[in-house]
Amino acid sequence: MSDILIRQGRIITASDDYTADILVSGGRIRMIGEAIDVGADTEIHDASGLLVMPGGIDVHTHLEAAVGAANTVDTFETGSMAAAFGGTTTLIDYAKQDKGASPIAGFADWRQRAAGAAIDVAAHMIIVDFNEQTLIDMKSLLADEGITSFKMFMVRPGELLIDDGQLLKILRMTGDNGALSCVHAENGLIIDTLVEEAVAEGHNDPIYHALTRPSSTEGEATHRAIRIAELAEAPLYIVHVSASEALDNITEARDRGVPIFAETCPHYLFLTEAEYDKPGFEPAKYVMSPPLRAQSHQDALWRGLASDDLQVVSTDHCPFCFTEHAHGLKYSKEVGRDSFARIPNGAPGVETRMPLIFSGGVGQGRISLNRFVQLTATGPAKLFGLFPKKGTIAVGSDADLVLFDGQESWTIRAAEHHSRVDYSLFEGREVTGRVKKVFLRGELIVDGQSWLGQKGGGEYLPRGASGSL
Ligand code: DUC
Ligand code: ZN
Ligand code: ZN
Repeated sequence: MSDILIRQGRIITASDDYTADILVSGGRIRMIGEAIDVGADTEIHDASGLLVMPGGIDVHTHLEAAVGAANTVDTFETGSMAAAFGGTTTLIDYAKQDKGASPIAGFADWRQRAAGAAIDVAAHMIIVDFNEQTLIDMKSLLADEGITSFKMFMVRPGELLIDDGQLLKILRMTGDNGALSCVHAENGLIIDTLVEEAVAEGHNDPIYHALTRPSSTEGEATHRAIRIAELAEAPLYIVHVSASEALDNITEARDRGVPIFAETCPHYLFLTEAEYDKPGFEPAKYVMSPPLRAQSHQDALWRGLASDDLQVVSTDHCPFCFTEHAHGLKYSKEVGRDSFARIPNGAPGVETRMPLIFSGGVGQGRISLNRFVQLTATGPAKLFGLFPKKGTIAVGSDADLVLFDGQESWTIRAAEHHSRVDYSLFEGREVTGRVKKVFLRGELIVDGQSWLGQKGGGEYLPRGASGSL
């Protein structure tokens, strides 16, 4: 691999903003300087007029994953390629324990599938079956595989739910061992009761997915999870926050100095529950958990990003096609055509996170350029044990770099995406800010609309301690 010089880009990190040259050698950043002299064998990329930012880190994806009766449609190859075109060079994807099985087996299975990734990948482990052996196996994953974060669901009793007592024990273990517990915080027992009632009353339409998951159920579960984490004296990370009641609880705890961290996702920042009023089965595209909320929640989330009550923007990329024609029934929302209760929960987004947040965040004056980098790369890297290898532009860090045109306007179209999914939540939306080139450890993998990366070109990332910023 020849050395690379990225010349005269405007370098943006979570704290800096200056114009300089970056010399890359052996996949890492070797030197940053005003005007670096190089030999004729160095490959030069002119970045004048462009922003140079650390490759994005998306800490919430579900690739090649079984979710209930359906499977997500992106493989590690296609999902990681889509991520790269969106300026993301690292994914932390969800591996999952199966009922009655060890999480160690779940990781082995994930690792095989993840071998196809074209960008770097790490894993969180979803725990769904808890006993004393589970805790021992989690410690093995921590020590042997560098899995330093675990996700627990407070929903879907009998299938996914970890009860409050189990959550307490897991939090104690993660807190004592430099790991971070992540929770899906909604009250599953209340939601299941509301779903049962709606089904009994003959309601089938997708809008009932949202009507049976009111924001108060997210607020309540978030409050409970925070109190359990306080009891365990452990840091806690709340995934996919959508509701202002949840954010209020996070803010209140953080103001008291409790180490609570949280993410939100682009769909909660740009879309509202109005999408569920669309005709026919169309609203199924927006069936994800938690569901889209009213405008007031969206406003609160933007405030939370600016005030650091939310520290990460991830995508929860959990893609199912809208129609079964694209890749088959098993990969589509059509599984739930007859009842909202069976529509696979999840939506795509891995390819549009960076341009959307740049456009709606920096472009609309809601967050600064530095905050953009903090939310999409540096914060995720620090919280999840990847910093400073990932998440910044510094001497010694991996040369995961995005050359980004902050002025170019373009329109989001699913037909132009690289994901296998057949729709975008943001179809037809004009955004300003476009990825021009992406380097993964010094390799040019995206050049305009050209794909230069390769299946299996990503590396598995064992992680260090998680749970502090
Ligand atoms: N939670 C997720 O984080 N992703 C998809 C579905 C869900 O319930
Ligand atoms: Zn979840
Ligand atoms: Zn998810």
